[in-house]
Amino acid sequence: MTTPKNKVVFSGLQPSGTLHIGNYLGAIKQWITLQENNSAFYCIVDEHAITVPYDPASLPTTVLDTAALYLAAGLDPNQSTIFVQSHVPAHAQLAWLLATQTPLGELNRMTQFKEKSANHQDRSTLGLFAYPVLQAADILLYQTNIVPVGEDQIQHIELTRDIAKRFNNKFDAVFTLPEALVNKNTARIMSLTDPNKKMSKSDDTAKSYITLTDTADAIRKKISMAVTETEPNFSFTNSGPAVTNLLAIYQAFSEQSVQDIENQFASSGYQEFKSSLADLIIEHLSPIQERFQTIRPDTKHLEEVLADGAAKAAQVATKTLAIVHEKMGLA
Ligand code: ATP
Ligand code: LTN
Repeated sequence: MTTPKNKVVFSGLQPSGTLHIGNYLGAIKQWITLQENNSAFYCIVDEHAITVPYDPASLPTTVLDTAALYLAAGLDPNQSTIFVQSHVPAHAQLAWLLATQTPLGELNRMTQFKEKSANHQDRSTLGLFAYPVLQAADILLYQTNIVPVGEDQIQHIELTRDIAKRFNNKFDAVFTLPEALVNKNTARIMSLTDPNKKMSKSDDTAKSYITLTDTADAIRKKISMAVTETEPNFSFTNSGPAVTNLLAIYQAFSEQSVQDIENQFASSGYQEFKSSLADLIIEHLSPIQERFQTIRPDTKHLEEVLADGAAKAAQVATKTLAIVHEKMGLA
């Protein structure tokens, strides 16, 4: 994958519980690379997190945890604009304006809504249904070119493009059309307990995912209990879904070639492979965890980073919003 340069990059992540290695490998690892030569905006999307039942008392803590994890993982506030969605009112404002232009039929097709509303049944809300429109507003406010995400978000980026195209045709050419950037090797890290489901922090069983703050012990246990096919066979092309997923995790953390990994484990059993995999994950997560321990207690610093980020983001966002107001006749 060639890394884009001189583009506007935007992505977001919900402050809903702690981050897992799927979020890290599918999204954040790419964000870190992209911040170097692009104008990058990384948002903590708290207004998205409240579209399912949540605890208002712990949300501010989770927002700061997420910000601290962003920094500990390697996002640099001198290179990226790091901010909280609700601190920039233009997001919710543009979402309303775009909602008035978005056909219900398009939202009805969104698979994430179908999955999430199935989980929350009678508590499913208009906000959850309109979630992709808020996401479109997030992206379009910054005239974004590139949106680095995991595979589950591709449909939302396609919808964002459709919303932007329709607006540009109807009112005026205001919005840049964004593109999803997906790292195909890590776009969909699967659950450790069911390789047919994606790794998800909303999963009922914590054994199915490894969080960025899991202890070495917990990581070893979860990897040793991860499901596998019956016979060990470490091949990127011929293994079953469970082992293929573990190999993908191994490759993403080690950055070794497929061939090297296959050779390395050609005559290994599961125990040997799993213990190498656990070591590798622990080796990569421990520096992040150490930095997190230093960064997280300094609430004042985190709040300053987020306030600074919101001020920078607002400068760009309010300009786009003013143009949209004018074009829609609201000026
Ligand atoms: P959940 O983990 O609860 O399903 P989510 O998908 O709503 O959460 P977010 O925290 O909003 O997660 O996602 C942040 C980013 O992580 C998105 O770009 C998403 O595509 C990516 N992502 C989430 N799960 C995975 C996964 N299993 N593999 C790869 N990328 C993922
Ligand atoms: N829906 C996304 C989070 C998100 C996002 C965004 C991602 C909200 N706004 C804008 C990219 C760009 C998810 O991962 N669940």
